[in-house]
Order: sequence, then C-alpha cells, then structure tokens
Amino acid sequence: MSSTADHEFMARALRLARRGLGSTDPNPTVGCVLVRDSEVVGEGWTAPVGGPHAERAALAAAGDRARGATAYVTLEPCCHQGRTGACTVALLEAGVARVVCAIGDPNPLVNGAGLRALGDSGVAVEQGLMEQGAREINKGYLARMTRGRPWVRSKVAASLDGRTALSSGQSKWITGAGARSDVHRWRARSSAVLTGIGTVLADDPSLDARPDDDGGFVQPLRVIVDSALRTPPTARTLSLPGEVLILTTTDAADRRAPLEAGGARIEAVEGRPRCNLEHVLGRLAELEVNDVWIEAGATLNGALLEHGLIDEFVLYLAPRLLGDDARGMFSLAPLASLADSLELSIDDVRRIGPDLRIRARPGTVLPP
Ligand code: AOF
Ligand code: ZN
Repeated sequence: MSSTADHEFMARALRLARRGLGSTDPNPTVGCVLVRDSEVVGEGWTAPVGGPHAERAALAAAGDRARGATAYVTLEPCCHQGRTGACTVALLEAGVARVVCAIGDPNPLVNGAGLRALGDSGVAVEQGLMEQGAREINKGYLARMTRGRPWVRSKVAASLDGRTALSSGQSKWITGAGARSDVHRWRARSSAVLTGIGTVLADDPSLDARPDDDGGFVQPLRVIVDSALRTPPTARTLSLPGEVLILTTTDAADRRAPLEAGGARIEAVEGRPRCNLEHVLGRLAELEVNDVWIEAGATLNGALLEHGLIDEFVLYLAPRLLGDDARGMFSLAPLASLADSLELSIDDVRRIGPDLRIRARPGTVLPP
C-alpha cells in the first residue's frame, strides 16, 4: 500500500521527468527523487543521450545520504550496460533500501529484470504508483518498444468550420500566434515531424522546431513522404539545421542525386505506387523515433487515418469560417452511414489566445 507521502514524492519525480521532454531522445525521460527520513536528499532527471540517467543524477546529488533512502523513479531502473552503466548497480552500491517505480521499462534488455535484480539483492521494490502519469510522459518510447511503431500525433490548424486552407491553397495564417508557438513546443518535444509531398510543393514549409523558450531540445528529424521523389532540391526545409529524411518508392537516381547533394537522406520503403504507411512508421521506429508529429494535408492525413495509424489528434480551431469551397482536414472514402464514422474521444480542450486546442483520440472511451 502506498502512502500519501509516496504519492507526493512520485508526483515530484514526474515533474522532474517532464523537464527532460524533447532532450533525451531516443531515451525515455525519467525523474528520480531520493528520500530519507521524509527528507528529499537528492533528485534528478535523465540527461541528453549518453549522459547520466535520472537515478545516477539523483545519487550524485545525494552522496552518502542515499544510504537507506527510498528512490522514487518514474520508470523501472535499467540493469544493462548501455551508453551508461546499469542504474540498478548504482542504486545497490549507494545502499538504497527501497525502490518505488511507476511503470516497468518495456525495453527487452530490462523488462522486469531491473526490479528483479534489486529485489534479489534485498531492496524492497514496488511498481505501479501513478502509472497513468508516467505513461503519458513517455507515450512515444512505450509505443516504440511495445508495438514497434512510434506514437503518432496529427496536428491540424483549421477554421471553426473545419477548413485548413482556401481552395487557392492560402492558409497563412488561420490560427493565431499563440497556437503557432504551441505547435513549435510540440515539434520540439517530438522525435520527428512528418509531412507529405503535397504540403512541401504547396507550402514549402520549414518544419523545424523554433520554440519560444529553448530549454534545450534535440531538433526533430524532418520526414517527407514522397513516393515519386518530387521534392524540389531548393525546398526550404533542406537548408535548415537538422536532418531531413525523404521516404520514397522510386530509385530514380537522377532525382536522388540533387536531393542528396542538398543534404537529404533518401530511403526506399515498400509500397506501389504510394509509400506503405505502416512501413514508413515501422522504419521510423527502427531509427529510434519515439513520437511523430504529423503536419500534413488532407490526403496523407486521410490515408493515415484510414489505416488506423493516428494515435492522437491535436486540432487548433480558429474562430473564423472559410466556407464549403475551402479545403478539409482528412480525405476519406465517402461514408454510407453515420454508423461508419470514426468516433473520437476528447481528452483536453484549451483556449490559446483566440483559438481552441482540442486533443482527442480515435475511439470512444467507455464510462467507468
Ligand atoms: C533508467 N533511467 O533515466 C532512463 C532509462 O544507452 P543508455 O545507457 O542511456 O540506456 C538507454 C536505455 O535505458 C533506454 O533504452 C531505456 O531502457 C533506459 N532508460 N533508464 O534507469 C533513465 N532514461
Ligand atoms: Zn538507467
């Protein structure tokens, strides 16, 4: 049974974990709080890849005071030698008496073995405290590890009548500055920003993350799904800092060469004539992409949706109307009946300046 104090310290560990969002890729971001005699003696969170894990950061802060302490960790401590040494070893060497973690680490190199190693050495271990909060922070990492596909968020900015651009293609700007800054925060905490060739040709987007407060983040990989390799070598996104990956189904060397010379990496994926989107996402998982932030037009968004590949929608709705002639969000095959429509469940609604931000997921959530 966990106590109120246990909850309080785990909540603190979760807050610490959030500080690492966007900077720990491809690692999960983890928080750790060390407590002895009801007093916090050390705390830490995951450093950028290659740096200390949360536990080692907290142990370094606590020094000798870690002996006999309880460690509150948002993810099961690792027990393998990766780029850094096993946290279980560090916790044991420091004499930590109890380890409470929120969720297990599904990495096949850990997957329960971390807690077992601690338990076998006489440390009291518990798992499951504030599980929900811990899952939320590392959705992408957990999705990649457990299903071999990243967590996919589709962002759409639209008018209140659900239109993303005029029929002429004009779309700058439908939403306000606040919503656009929010988008940059999301891009910064994502592993990859993905779009389709239609958007590249129509808008020549930058796709890089430019958050207002640059608290340290890894510039997301920019991915273009471009079956026929029509990306112009002069595309703006190619000239910006950070990596660009173009996924295609053609091996036309004459089109590859100028794009590669422009700094893009090009890879072929299965699918004819269009890239198979499951393979696109599977390939991104192989490249250790945890979270994908989609900013695409109605064609790619519709295809992703019809293949059941969108995990979450982040919709920005501006208080203006563009009318029926303007473009929609998702191109879908016509529905014969309302019963065939995709139902969403709304997780969160927030006002950002004059606009609304709705976070939703496919599927209805049954009442408890
Ligand atoms: C922890 N605490 O803060 C994190 C963990 O290559 P390395 O050494 O950085 O190890 C990466 C793996 O460690 C990662 O895939 C995941 O299993 C785990 N992440 N574990 O004990 C942490 N970030
Ligand atoms: Zn570790």
